[in-house]
Amino acid sequence: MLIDRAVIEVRSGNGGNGAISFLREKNMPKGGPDGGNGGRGGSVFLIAKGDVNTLLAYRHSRLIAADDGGKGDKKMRFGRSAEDVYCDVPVGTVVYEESTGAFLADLSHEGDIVRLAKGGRGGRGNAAYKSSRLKAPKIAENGLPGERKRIILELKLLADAGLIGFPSVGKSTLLNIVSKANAVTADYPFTTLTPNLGVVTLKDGAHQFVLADMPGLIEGAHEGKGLGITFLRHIERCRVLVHMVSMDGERDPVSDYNIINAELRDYGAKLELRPQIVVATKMDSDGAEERKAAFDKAIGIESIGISALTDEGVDYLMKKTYELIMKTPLFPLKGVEEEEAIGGMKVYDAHLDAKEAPFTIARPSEHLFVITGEEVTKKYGLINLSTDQGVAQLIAYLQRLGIDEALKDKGAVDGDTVRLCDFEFEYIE
Ligand SMILES: Nc1nc2c(ncn2[C@@H]2O[C@H](COP(=O)(O)OP(=O)(O)OP(=O)(O)O)[C@@H](O)[C@H]2O)c(=O)[nH]1
Ligand SMILES: [Mg+2]
Repeated sequence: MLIDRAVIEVRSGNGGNGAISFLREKNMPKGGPDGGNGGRGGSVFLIAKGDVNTLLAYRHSRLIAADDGGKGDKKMRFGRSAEDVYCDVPVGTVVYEESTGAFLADLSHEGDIVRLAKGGRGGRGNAAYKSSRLKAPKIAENGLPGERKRIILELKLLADAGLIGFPSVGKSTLLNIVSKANAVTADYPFTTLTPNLGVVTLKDGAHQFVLADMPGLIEGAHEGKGLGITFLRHIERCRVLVHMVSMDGERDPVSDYNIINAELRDYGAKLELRPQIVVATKMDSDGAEERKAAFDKAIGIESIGISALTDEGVDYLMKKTYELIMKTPLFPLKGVEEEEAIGGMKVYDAHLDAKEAPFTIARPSEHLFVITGEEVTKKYGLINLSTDQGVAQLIAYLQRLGIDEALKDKGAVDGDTVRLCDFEFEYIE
């Protein structure tokens, strides 16, 4: 079975803490600060690889973690930086963050990379704080924490053309005769549960394209009927749709044709605008010619008649499909404008978009103010509060941010409690 979706948890490493230490040697009883910096935590990346075909590897290894950076030490010893972790995924993997559903990356070319979780920076040791003003700094930074996220990986097949239609119209049978695919075919509906891919080589031997058969669609598919929409997202990847309608007389071709088009429209990714080739299948059946004539007239399009039994029309259909692919541009994914790839490789950074205000203030009760915000909590994590200098450093930072003003605007009065993470202080006007 083709695994096409996986949820993983990624964790980048914490940065190592910086050290507070002073050189103490016999001949130098008052040596300077010599606490080294902490090392960087490892980051977690995904990279698209052409020789990986499924997301199977992620089905069971749900947690991907990079190591923490080492702690700084005395005598200026820096902590070791942890190695980054690179995970191989198939080309065509689309990456989302689970909690927000935010799109992170579309790894559609070999070598495309996305950083999912950034390793924490190592904290500075006290040696790094030495200055002419501060000869014996007793401050060091803690390393920044790593990140933890749950990530959805979805593999969208990359096909140039997709065969769509009601169950049993002959989609898989066609794929098998035009390519080396070995798709299962049978005379019952929903034989195909996940798409199959085949490479079609035209009769001239020089031109090729990738063709996918899709599971059968029925009325209400976009609401989950039949096999539902799980595979409609594969159709999003097809530049051209080959819409197959059976002329064997078991069902009404016109109504089937309209139902499928309505499903494409209701899916909401503008699939109805995708160029279509309409194909009348099973032309070897009794009465197929007459049905095709009536069908073409009703829909106002001349369909291409084929038979998998006699091979009628098959080469011609493949040629027409190829021609249409050649003049059709790639489509962006649902809700996502695909950026132009530069030099064939895209590098995403899940962090660049997250620019928000450094802090916000909530007032859960009359005399309590709570400060939150990614930037301010990050900075808080960096400061080593076990020393007075650390506390002074934090207060100076909050003042620089304008928290005093903001508290005043919110109506804080003398003696109110202000909380930031696990640190509380009194508001003084
Ligand atoms: N007479 C005739 N039968 C065909 C033709 N093409 C396919 N069939 C038969 O139709 C049945 C369904 O074919 P499939 O290729 O499995 O159909 P499908 O569209 O892939 O069906 P699902 O996977 O269920 O959506 C099989 O029994 C095929 O042998 C054809 O051109 N002529
Ligand atoms: Mg099939």
